Amino acid sequence: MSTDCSTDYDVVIVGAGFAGMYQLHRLREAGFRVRVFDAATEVGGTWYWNRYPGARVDIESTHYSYSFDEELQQEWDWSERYAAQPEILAYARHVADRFDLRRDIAFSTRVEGLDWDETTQTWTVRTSPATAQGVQGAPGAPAEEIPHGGGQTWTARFVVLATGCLSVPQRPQFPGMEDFAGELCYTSDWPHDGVDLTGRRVAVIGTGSSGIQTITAIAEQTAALEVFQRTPNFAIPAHNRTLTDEERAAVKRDYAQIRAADRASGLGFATYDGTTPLTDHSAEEVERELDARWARGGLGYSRAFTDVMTNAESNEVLAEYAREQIRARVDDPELAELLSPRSYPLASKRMCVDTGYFEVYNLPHVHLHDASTHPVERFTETGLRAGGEDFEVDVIVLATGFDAMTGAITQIDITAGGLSLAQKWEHGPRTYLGLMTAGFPNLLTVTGPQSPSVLTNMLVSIEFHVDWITRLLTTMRERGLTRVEARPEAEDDWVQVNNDIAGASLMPQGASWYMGANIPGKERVFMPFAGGSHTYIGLVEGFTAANHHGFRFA
Ligand code: N01
Repeated sequence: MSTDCSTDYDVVIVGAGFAGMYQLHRLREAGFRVRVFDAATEVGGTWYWNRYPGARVDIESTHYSYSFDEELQQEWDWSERYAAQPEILAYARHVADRFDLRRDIAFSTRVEGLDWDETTQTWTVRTSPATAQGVQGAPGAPAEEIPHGGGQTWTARFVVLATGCLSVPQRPQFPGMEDFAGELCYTSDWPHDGVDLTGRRVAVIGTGSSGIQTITAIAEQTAALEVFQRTPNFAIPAHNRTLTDEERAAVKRDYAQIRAADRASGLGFATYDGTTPLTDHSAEEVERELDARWARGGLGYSRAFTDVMTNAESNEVLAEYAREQIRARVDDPELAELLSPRSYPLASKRMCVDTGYFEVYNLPHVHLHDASTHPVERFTETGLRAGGEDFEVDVIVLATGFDAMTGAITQIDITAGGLSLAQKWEHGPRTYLGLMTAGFPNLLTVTGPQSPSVLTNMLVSIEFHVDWITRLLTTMRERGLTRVEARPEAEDDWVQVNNDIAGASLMPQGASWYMGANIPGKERVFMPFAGGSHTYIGLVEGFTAANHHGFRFA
């Protein structure tokens, strides 16, 4: 049952990815009038856009999936340990069908602005029609074929930003880009019809997770592959494989325990965290532990000991072990050295999970170029120039990352009481619990900055925030409250807590997108809460039980 007919909607949700979909389901179930806007033509968020060859999740799919509905988790079968993008998008579509979500989602609609009206205590939501082509530059279904809610304004009591952490691509501008006569593709909005790279000469700029997966997937089919690497990355093997019926049945039987363990863990998925510092162990014990973790594969590698992210020498032991694996996999020792990260602590930049990445450089037609010493200078009509050398290629792939964590929020023109959110966050995000920002009442963020978000299994963080927001709005309705705001002093403390926790670790030492270091001019602030998912959940539940400490209601 709805509470308020003076607005178009009780709640507007921005984004129809995994966060927005679940938020819609929960709020609708609780009787709120809800509308979701998304610029894409379909649900799925990041898994809608990132269709590049080899795109695949880096957290096991039996963990990277919704836990909120027992029937859903029992009926869905993951084919592989780490599902590929088409399967994850199919899962998102299945969820949308199963819970009849699409009827409350306006696709092809971009939220341009949000303005808070203190008199009416409502948000005005400004939207515009978004052709898929015009949103992120990706081709897709033409806008006129799709019902949308663009070019209009709407009012809502609450707005939930479910805009994702890695959804605004960073597009470096190289001189001469317009001169390039070949095909230019971004991994972040890969053409929906695919790109045939068979027998073509391809350049890839960027060697983060997207670049590494793309390079591995396309190497064999290209005639020549020129990779421009500015910073090498640590990559842990995925050991991806098809799941057997027995494995799937065992997971389904144990889902309750698996989900509980995920929620009780630091990363939001079971990583079998070590309980002692590396310094307590002999070299043989350390090697045995790292061998076992390497054989298991995945991001749990860095959780072997408790001091990996606080003690530079312990971190270096894990880093050197990972470099040794590169040397074992790459035939040319000089290439192996160029592929070996040395300029930042392991895991202070997001580690990658790979399937045969380093071996690609043993192929004679794959060439690695050091873009730190020989940067890409310009594009030309026939390719690009780097370090004074011209490279002729048919296709250039940009795998150059995202304006992470804040980009998708600050690109919306959000104002309240004469204050703009983008201005407020000019020197870094300021939030209370990553859920609200002072001065912007009734505006909630799912996996916002200063919450664990990207340092965790996103599905666990999403479900926690969505459930918390649903509880908050339901409680407010029961108590006849219509306005909630973060207290400025609570926000100041939370920002300090975040800085203190990150500062006590090695995390800020990497020039990472966690720090905003990949975006020219962006303030360098460590943006996610680095104290672990379980700690964060405990803190939020504690403040909530303490009469919603840090929030002000009216
Ligand atoms: O982006 P990135 P991504 N000239 O920022 C380089 C998630 N994800 O899309 O490191 C030359 O990591 C840049 O160099 P540097 C995951 O959380 C997950 O790959 O800044 N190079 C870097 O090498 C991941 O961490 C999955 O020196 C330039 C690359 O481009 C996050 O998304 C898959 C440049 C960007 O790497 C982002 O990953 C994909 C320039 N001007 C993504 N500008 C999985 O689940 C940038 N670079 C597996």
